[in-house]
Amino acid sequence: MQTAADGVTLFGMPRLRHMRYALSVLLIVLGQMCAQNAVDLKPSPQQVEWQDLEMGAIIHFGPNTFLDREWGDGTADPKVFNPTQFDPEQWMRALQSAGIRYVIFVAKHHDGFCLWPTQQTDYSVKSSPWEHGQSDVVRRAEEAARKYGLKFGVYLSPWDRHEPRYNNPPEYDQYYAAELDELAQGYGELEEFWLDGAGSAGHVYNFPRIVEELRTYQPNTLVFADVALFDYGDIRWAGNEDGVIPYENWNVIDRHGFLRWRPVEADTPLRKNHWFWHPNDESSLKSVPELISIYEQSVGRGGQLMLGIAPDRRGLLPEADVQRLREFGAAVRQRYGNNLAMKHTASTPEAELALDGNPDTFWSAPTGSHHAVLEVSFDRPTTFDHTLIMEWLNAGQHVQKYAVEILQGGKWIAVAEGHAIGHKRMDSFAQVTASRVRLNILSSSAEAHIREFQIFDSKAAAH
Ligand code: FUL
Repeated sequence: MQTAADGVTLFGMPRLRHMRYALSVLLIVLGQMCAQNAVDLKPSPQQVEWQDLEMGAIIHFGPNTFLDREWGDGTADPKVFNPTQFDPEQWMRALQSAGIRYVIFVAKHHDGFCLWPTQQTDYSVKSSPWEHGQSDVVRRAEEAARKYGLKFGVYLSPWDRHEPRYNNPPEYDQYYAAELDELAQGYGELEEFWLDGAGSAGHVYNFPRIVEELRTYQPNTLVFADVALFDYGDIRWAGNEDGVIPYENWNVIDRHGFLRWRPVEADTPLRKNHWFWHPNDESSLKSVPELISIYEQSVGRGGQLMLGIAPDRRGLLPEADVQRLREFGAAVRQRYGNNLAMKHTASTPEAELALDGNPDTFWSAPTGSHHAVLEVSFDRPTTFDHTLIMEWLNAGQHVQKYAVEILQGGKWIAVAEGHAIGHKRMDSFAQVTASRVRLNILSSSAEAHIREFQIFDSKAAAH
């Protein structure tokens, strides 16, 4: 119905309706101009750098360690926290031996106990007998990590079962932001900030404000977020605590119609089901074959693996865990240490860039191409059973279908096939012998960029 306000008509439409029509056309045009397309999105420089780290560790240590608990209820007496041989350098050496490159230290778990002497509560190491309440676990862990060349980050549990202000969301937000401020300003550059929402169900937090607070002091920190807090995340959770990333793994993920580069991190404890240390639990240590399988299903699927480690009541990583980490690192180096592609006969200078064992150089398919081939020739038949491919992602994740093929009886035969490559792709297959092998990029959204195409033989490596 036309009203008085609609006034004069234009093209037969009342003026107000005309204006509404113009507005909606404008919105559609703007929408199309801003329309996002998964294949056009690129990572931030911080994400590129982080994806290269590949393996991290999350460290759980606190009153739970002394009380044989996984989830403290916030009533533990701070006096229970009293490690007798505290030595975070021992933890970091063990992590380094496994090839781990960054650590997330749990500065506060759900029990609310702060592992640094915060100004915001007395429920912290300040009230513990450890070093007469004068020391700081977060600081000591941070210094030890940096000494061994590991990047450092923290987990500050939003869920807090001790703090009375938790029941008053605005007051608790203030408290949480103040704790975060201390961590963001006092412990050097934070590589990653863990934002896990476990136990918080139904609680409302002002996360936009909290993340802004973090960004003010740590512009380069990447925020990890699980499904519930996904909107704030630069890094996404794999959706399980098994250390397994489902294949295919694409870096660009949609959330509420908003596409973003969100690389994935898969967390899993070194001891099955336990993030904190528990007595008589050595038998739950994951075996080397289990760890290798996890590694190949996380790093080998283009994501990050984050192993949970837990110091014991002495403040040391148990010897069995130290040894398992060392064995795991050795097994990875054995399985991926002898790259047969390095023994190829001369190829083109461009192809060399993917066959040189150096992930800082990369081969580019011809500009504008949507398929291409990267060939490796050996001067004698070569036996192998797994390959490793790395895509250069700075310009986006382009490869959408590929095959690893060998030349047999004049025909190219696929030994492995897939869609996503991403940061790293590991493929295993029955042992084959060939003099010519190729990475066949069957389809890519733009020209493919390959940092490495590596070839291995597990049987030879085992001898
Ligand atoms: C979970 C927590 O509830 C566990 O206790 C542990 O901290 C794990 C890494 O994240 O969500």
